[in-house]
Amino acid sequence: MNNEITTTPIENSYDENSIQVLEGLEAVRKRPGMYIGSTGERGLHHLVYEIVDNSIDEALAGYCDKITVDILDDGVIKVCDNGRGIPIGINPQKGIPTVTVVFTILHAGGKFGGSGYKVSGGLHGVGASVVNALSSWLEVEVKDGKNVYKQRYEKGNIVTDLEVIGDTNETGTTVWFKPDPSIFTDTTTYDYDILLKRLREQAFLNAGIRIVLTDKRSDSFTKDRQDDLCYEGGIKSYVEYLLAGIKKDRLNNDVIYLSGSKGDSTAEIALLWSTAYDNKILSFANTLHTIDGGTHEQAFRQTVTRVVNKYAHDFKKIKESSDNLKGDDILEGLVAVVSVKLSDAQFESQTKAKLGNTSIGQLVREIVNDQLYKFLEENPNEAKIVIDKAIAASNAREAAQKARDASRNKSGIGGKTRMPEKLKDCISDDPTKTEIFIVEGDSAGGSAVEGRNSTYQAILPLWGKMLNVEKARVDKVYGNDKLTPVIVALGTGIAENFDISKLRYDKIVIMADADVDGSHIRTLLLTFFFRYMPELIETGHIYLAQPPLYRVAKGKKYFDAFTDEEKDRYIEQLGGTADVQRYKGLGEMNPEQLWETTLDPEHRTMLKVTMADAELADQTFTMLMGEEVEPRRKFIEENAVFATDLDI
Ligand code: 1YM
Repeated sequence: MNNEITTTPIENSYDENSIQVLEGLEAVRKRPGMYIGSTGERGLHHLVYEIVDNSIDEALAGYCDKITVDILDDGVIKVCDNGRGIPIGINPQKGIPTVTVVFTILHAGGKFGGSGYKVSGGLHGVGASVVNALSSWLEVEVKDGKNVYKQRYEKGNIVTDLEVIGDTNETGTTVWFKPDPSIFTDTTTYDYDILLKRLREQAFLNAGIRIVLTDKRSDSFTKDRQDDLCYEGGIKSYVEYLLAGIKKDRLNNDVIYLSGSKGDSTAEIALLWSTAYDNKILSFANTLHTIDGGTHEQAFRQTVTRVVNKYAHDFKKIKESSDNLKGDDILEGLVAVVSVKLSDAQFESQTKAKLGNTSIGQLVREIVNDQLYKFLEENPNEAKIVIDKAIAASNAREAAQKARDASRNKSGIGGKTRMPEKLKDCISDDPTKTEIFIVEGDSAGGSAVEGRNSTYQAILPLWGKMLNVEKARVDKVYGNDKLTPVIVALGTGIAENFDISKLRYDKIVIMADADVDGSHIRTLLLTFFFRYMPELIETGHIYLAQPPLYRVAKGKKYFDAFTDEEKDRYIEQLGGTADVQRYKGLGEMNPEQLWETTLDPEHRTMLKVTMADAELADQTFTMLMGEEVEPRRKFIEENAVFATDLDI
C-alpha cells in the first residue's frame, strides 16, 4: 500500500466512494446505540477507547511505545501515538487513501492492515469510522517519517482531502475529535477519572505500554491533572495495585504469575492471597473487563479450588477423611487478574460483560492445574499459609451457618421456634410482661429455675468458666457458644438483622456474682449488647440483677443489705446486735432465698443498664482483650479485689 501521495482525490472513484461512505456512516448516526452501546456518558467515553485501541494495537504489534490522551477545551479529545502512522497510500479496492478508508467506511478496523486479528477491545470492533460519524468534526494527522498528512471530516463526511502539511522525520498518528452534541444529548463533558480507570486498565494489561492522560481544559475541576501510566510488571503490578486499594496485608511474599498459550489464544494470570474476607478477581478478554466473568473466570475459580484441595490432600495438609475445602473458603482473600486474548472472542451479552468461548476455559484450566500446583509444591511455606487461611475461612463459615440456622429456627417462620436446650422458658408468651434471667453458672441456674415464677420468668444459664479466648471472640458472635443461645432466646436477631418487634421478653436481666467470673460474664454480655443490639439498651430492656451481699437477721426479722453501709444500718435498726450472714454467691442461695432477694419484683433491686454503662464495658472489654499488656496489668492491679484469678 505504499505510497502514492495524493493531495487531491482521485477523480471518478471519489464520488462513488463518497456516496458509499455517506451511506455507511449515516446508519451509525441514525442508530448510534447499536454501535457504541449508548449515547450517554458511557458512549461518550467509548469514543476515546475506540481511538486509543488502534494505538494499543500498534503498540502490541511492536511499533509504538507511547500514547498520549489529552482532554482539550470545547469537548475535544486528542489521541497521539508514535507508531508507524495509519497508511496513507491508495487503497486498491476503494481507490482512496487507506487512512480515509479507516475513518469513513464502516467496519474498517484492523482488517485492512492485514496484520492479523485485532486483539484490543474496541467495544463493538467498529473503530475509527464510528467515532468519526458521531463527531461534529474529526481531524487525523499521520507522520510517515517524511511528510505530515492531514485530513478533516465533519459528521463523518470528508471536508478536506488528505493533504501534506509539512515534513518530518517522525512517525505516528494523531486524532482530534469533538463528539457531536446532537448525538450525545446527555453530556459531552469528559470525566477524567472514568478515562483514567480504563486507560490504567489498558496500561496494566499491556505491560510496558506507556499511556499519558492529561487534562488540558481551562475550566476543569481536574485541570492540569496528569497520569503517566506504564507498568513493566503488567498484571502482576495490577494485583499489587488492587491489594493496595483494599488496604489488606498480603499472605504471599510475591504475586504468583501463571501464563500459557495455545494456537493464537493466550492466558495470563496473576494472583496473591491477602488477609481480606472476600476475594477480588478481575477478568479480561482482549483487554475488555468482563464484569460478569465467563468461561475464563469460571475456569480460574474452579481450578484454583481444585488445585489447592488436591495439594492439601496429596501433602496431607488436611485429614484424609475430611471433605474438600469449599471454593469460597479457598478463594477468600484472593486478589487476582485473569487476562485472556483470543481471536474469536464470543460475548454472551451486548456489553461484552461475559465471555462465552469454551476453549479458553480449557487453556486457563491447564495453566492453573500445572503451574499453580507446581508453585505450591515448590513453596511449602506459602502453601501452608494458603491452606491455613482456607481452613480458618471454612471454620468461620460453618459457625456462621450454625448461628444462622439457629436464628432461622427461632424466627417462627413455618412453625415453632427451636429454643436453646438450656433455656427454661416461661409459660406466658406476652412479651410485654415476661422476663429472662441470664444466669452465670449451673448451680445458680438450678436455684433460679426452682425459685422463679415460671409464669413469666425464664432462666437461661450460661455455664462453664469464661476463658480469655472465648471472650475475645465476641467479635465472632456467630459460633460463640455462650452468645448463640442468648441470641436465639431473645428472638431479635443481631446487627443489621436486628428487629426489636421480635423481642420475646420485656426485661433481660444479667444475673452474675460480684466476683471476677461474674464480672467477666457481665463485661462480655454488655459488650455484646452494646455492639450488636444497642437498641435493647437504648430502649431500656437490659438490667443487672443485684443480689444482696448480706442478710441481717434477728429472730424472724431480717433485711438484705447490698452494701456494707446498708448492713451496718440494719444492725443498728435491729438494736445493735444481729445475725449477719454473708451471701457467698448466687450459687449458694437456695431457691427461696434467690426468689426473695433477687427474683421477686416486690423485693428485688435491679439496675437498668444505660448506654454509658455498656460503652464502659465495651472499653474495658477492648482493653482486657487488647494486645497491650500494660493497661491490662494496671486495670488488674486497680481492681485487685475482684481480679484474684483473672485469666490473662
Ligand atoms: C491515534 C490513533 O490509529 N494508530 C495506528 C493505526 C494503524 C496503524 C498504526 C497501522 C496498522 C497497520 C499498518 C496494520 C491502523 N492501520 C489501519 C489500516 N492511532 C492510530 N497506527 N500500518 C499502520 O495493521 O498492518 C487501521 S488502524 F487498516 F489502515 F492498516
